[in-house]
Amino acid sequence: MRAKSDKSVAEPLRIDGAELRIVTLPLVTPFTIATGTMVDKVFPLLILKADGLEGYGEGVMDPWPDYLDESLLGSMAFMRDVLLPNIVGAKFEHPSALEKLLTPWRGHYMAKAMIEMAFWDLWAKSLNLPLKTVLGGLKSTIEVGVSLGITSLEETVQRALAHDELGYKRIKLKIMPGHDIEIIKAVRTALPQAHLTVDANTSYSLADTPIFQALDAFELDYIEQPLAWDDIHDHAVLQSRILTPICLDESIRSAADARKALQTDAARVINIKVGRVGGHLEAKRLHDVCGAWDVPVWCGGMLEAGIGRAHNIHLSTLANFRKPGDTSSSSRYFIKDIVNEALTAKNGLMPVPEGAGIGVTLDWTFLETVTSSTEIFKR
Ligand code: OSB
Ligand code: MG
Repeated sequence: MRAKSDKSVAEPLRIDGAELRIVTLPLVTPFTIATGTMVDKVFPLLILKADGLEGYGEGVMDPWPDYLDESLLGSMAFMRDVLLPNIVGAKFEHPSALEKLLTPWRGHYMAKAMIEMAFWDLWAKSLNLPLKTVLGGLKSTIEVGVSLGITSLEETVQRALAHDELGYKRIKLKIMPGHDIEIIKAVRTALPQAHLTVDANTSYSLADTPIFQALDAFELDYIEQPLAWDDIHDHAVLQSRILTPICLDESIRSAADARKALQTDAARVINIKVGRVGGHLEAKRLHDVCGAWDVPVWCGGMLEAGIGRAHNIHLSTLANFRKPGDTSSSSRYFIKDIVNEALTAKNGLMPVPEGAGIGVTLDWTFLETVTSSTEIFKR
């Protein structure tokens, strides 16, 4: 990377080119949640180029729209035909200038986020500052927990114990109908003091209220996204019937959604994922709205590889990220990651990568072997 130039602060960045790849990494173990099982992590990687610098963004859309209503297929077309042709060749003063170009389009949060994240990285590098600094974060390590996929009761207990032993600050268990109370009871018995949470990934309805009332006995920190992905109202009804705080993930797509959820007491904790809300700027607004209500947030994950993971870590340095996030060690998911730097948590603390921008670099040789397509944009 070049040294800080005196013109970088004064002149807007012109995007000279972009590279859009599709990357596939095998997972160390299959990851099962209420909506299905993931064996490989397939994701788009975006490289934006300006002034001899490169900015990196990683998309979190799954091949099929099973987490939210966005898929890899649909977003690739939207990025290739609509977003990138308007961005490559254009100049942007600040990430908010880029955002102006993205907001007119409905939806496509993950596609917008990937581009916006790559620009933040590029822009921070042009100022020779870490991403956390331009976002306004101060921490040099962040607290992290783990998210444990659905397996047998015995294996879940054993994995929960092993991660508690490693010092992770919170254990999150994935649940779904038929795989809930018994598992939670077993893990709570094995770990009476641990911070435990559950994530239902939208798999229940209000008819299941008695199950959630029964969960009040296990002193969970919160119950993540029990009801429908596009619902806020029913979560308010459920929250009025139980003591354990509800945490929303899927149903919060913006700071405005968060305000509605907080005003109606539909959530008492919020999970922020940059991809789900369309970028770092909206993630910051959401973070601030929750802060104003004295409601803690934490940074969720989507089994990201190193680029997405680094973005999550920098974002998590903001002050109201007051609960452990999901950005655990990369080696839990991948034998080999696409970045050169190891992103490893020790005693539940993940260090923030140092250096300009996101602070991690691509292992180009390895990346080449796991890339299935590359599209080049120039102007
Ligand atoms: O709901 O938080 C979720 C993974 C894929 C899709 C949805 C979710 C998750 C996780 C994994 O919980 C978190 C991680 O990246 O470790
Ligand atoms: Mg979740």
